[in-house]
Amino acid sequence: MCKECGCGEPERNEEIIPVAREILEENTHYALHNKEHLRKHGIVMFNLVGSPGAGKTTLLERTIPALREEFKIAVVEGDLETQNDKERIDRLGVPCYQICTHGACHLDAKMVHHALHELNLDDSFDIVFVENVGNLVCPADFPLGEDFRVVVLSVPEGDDKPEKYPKIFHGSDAVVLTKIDLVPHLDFDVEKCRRGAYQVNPKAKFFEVSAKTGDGFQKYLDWVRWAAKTPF
Ligand SMILES: Nc1nc2c(ncn2[C@@H]2O[C@H](COP(=O)(O)OP(=O)(O)OP(=O)(O)O)[C@@H](O)[C@H]2O)c(=O)[nH]1
Ligand SMILES: [Mg+2]
Repeated sequence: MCKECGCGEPERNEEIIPVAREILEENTHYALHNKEHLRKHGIVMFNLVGSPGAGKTTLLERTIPALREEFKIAVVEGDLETQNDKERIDRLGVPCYQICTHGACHLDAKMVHHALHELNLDDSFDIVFVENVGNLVCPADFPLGEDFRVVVLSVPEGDDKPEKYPKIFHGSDAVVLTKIDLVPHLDFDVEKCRRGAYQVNPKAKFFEVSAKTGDGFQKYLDWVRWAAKTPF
């Protein structure tokens, strides 16, 4: 019972926090299991996080054709509903499993565990790209067992996002600023955004790309190549 106003709601410490802790502990258990599973098969997993429409699938549509000769790639797509993103990835001819969360605002490690089994890792993949549900908040609390977390941020979202949503940037390995072709049309200060990202997380790489013009992709692809070959 809430002591502040006696409204009958449970106090945070009474019920809500233990339930949340249980959920996070279960996630940690599956994330570690996923990591072990991936290690055993020599696979590197990337978790792409970012707001709805930031350009995550478009980034994959650029990345996969550029790397498919060098690496055997599979994709896990996460959305609340629809197979739309899976259909886009299917057109590239790489295996893809779509998770529909039916309302949940993030993927969790158990969902990804199931997806990895559906993809059949014995098929000797080198890279699994996971596209998380579009959300700049909740995926930060649910590691999936990935080796690298990539925040995909787009110019129309505004240059202050690293400062306003630090948690997701804090645990990331790279920030990919997409839609830089739109900079001339919007009040977006690339340097301010880069500084904000650096202040939150000095270790994260910062890339600027445009899927429309292809600008900046080479540097990002070189980083993905490097990351995929990192020995663990
Ligand atoms: N101008 C411009 N548009 C882009 C760029 N990248 C993506 N888009 C457009 O942005 C829209 C959203 O792109 P998606 O790749 O579907 O975004 P997403 O992050 O996968 O979206 P959800 O999966 O729904 O969260 C599409 O209309 C893309 O064509 C870019 O670099 N420049
Ligand atoms: Mg998408």
